[in-house]
Amino acid sequence: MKKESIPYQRPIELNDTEMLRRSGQFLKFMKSRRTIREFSQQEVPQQVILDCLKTAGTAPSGANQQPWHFVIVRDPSIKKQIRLAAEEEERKFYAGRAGDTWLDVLEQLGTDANKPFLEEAPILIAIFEQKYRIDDQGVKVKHYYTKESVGIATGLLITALHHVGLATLTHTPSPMNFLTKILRRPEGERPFLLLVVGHPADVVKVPDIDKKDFRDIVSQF
Ligand code: IYR
Repeated sequence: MKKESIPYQRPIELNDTEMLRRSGQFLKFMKSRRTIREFSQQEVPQQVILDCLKTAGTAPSGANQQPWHFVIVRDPSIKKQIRLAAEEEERKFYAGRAGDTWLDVLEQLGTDANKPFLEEAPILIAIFEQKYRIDDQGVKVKHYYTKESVGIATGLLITALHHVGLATLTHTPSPMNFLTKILRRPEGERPFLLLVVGHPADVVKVPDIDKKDFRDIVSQF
């Protein structure tokens, strides 16, 4: 049933000068985000992670169905299980399942089948996409635009974590069905991404890669 609409409260209103200052400042900050693969074992306060996940949960979604579920993993024995399962898949991936064209584009990143960060980082956040849910009456309810929705939520999560000075690695072992099993997620959910979260290690090296030329990512009429 449709509820009455409520007044929208404009959260912030800036003049053009102030907008320009803030857009530039935020751009500079976001440009400093890098995906890293070496994490410190330093602990991260639970409330920080919960706040960042609440931020992710503010994302827009198809029909407001919020088709996402986030599993915070801190338990070393679960992290170990995830690492072992991911490495098993990755060994097959790098040994040929990926195919030469895929392996060619990955070469610049220097990645391989070893995933020590899955145990070293204090937190893994397994993100699930809910293709459908089972309602209170046991009826299956289809969700719409699930990939788009969970993708947007994940973007907000990465941004929120960067905002508090934490580093992330968007890890996508393929296939990653093992996450459903290890984390006991219900039918209707598919693993979307495994986000590795923590403070960066003291010394971190990142690939020397560029972002595309701006003219290649934007056009205008
Ligand atoms: N899942 C593999 C391979 C991999 C794939 C992409 I696309 C990357 O951007 C990075 C790695 C792995 O995690 O090593």
